Amino acid sequence: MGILEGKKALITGIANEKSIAYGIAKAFYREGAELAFTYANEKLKSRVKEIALEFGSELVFECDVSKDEHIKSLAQEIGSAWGSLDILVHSIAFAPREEFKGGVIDTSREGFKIAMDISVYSLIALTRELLPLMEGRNGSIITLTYYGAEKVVPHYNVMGIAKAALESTVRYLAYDIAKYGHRINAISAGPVKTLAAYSITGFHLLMEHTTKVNPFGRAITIEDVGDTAVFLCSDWARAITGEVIHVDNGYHIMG
Ligand code: 0WD
Repeated sequence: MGILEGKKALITGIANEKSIAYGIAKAFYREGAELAFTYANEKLKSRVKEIALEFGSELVFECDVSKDEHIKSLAQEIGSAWGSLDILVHSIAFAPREEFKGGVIDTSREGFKIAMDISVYSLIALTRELLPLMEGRNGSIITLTYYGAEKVVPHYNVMGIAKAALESTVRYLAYDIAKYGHRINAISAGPVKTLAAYSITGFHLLMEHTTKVNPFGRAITIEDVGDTAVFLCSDWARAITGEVIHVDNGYHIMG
């Protein structure tokens, strides 16, 4: 029996089978969770539907997290389909491509707002709207962050600032939702070649460096992240909340 048997999980942020959220969905499915998915826009709809079918699910909902009405109707749709929810995976981030070219000093007001809205506020809004469905279920929420929140990673720029805010948001939300018995944690993943990663100037150099420097000398896979997500969303992690757990082959311990 899988350790997520009997749990219902909503997975956001799949763009394709290279997405970190795809690795999480694969691990959740293996561990017996029932899955539902969101897609950000029409362009991604058919791919996400195909991926959902691969995991035995026909529950696929549109949710552009910059739109309150999408988040509200997502909660209604999950409510009608399932009536309850155990797990939310928030695997969403975005900043306009220009923001990764220069330095933080070049950040535009609009780019800053977009990065914070899509990559940080969305976690607060999704948590709030989905909370009623988690009532009495000891729910678990996870989000994805990166080392650029803690240290300067050239070109990560406004996204580093957004990830720092995201990690702080995890701690504040952990406090807010603990009274209902729910938990929220972040996984700080090492670099993975995904669509989002390709927006970052010099990503391949970052990847090369990280792989060379980390103690295991290898790159992170979406399966590595998926297995940690399973643990964090299982009852084994019942006393872990507000935490940022590094899944980076130990890169963050190196000087
Ligand atoms: O090296 C990496 N790839 C790392 C990623 C290292 C550490 C953390 N992360 C984080 C990212 O910052 C993000 O929070 O993991 C999360 C998932 O990113 P990913 O798997 O690397 O990237 P990708 O496969 O592109 O998925 C991110 C998705 C979007 O895909 P595209 O490529 O279409 O932007 O975020 C979603 C979308 O599906 N997304 C949105 N979803 C709803 N509403 C929105 C939106 N407005 N904007 C982006």
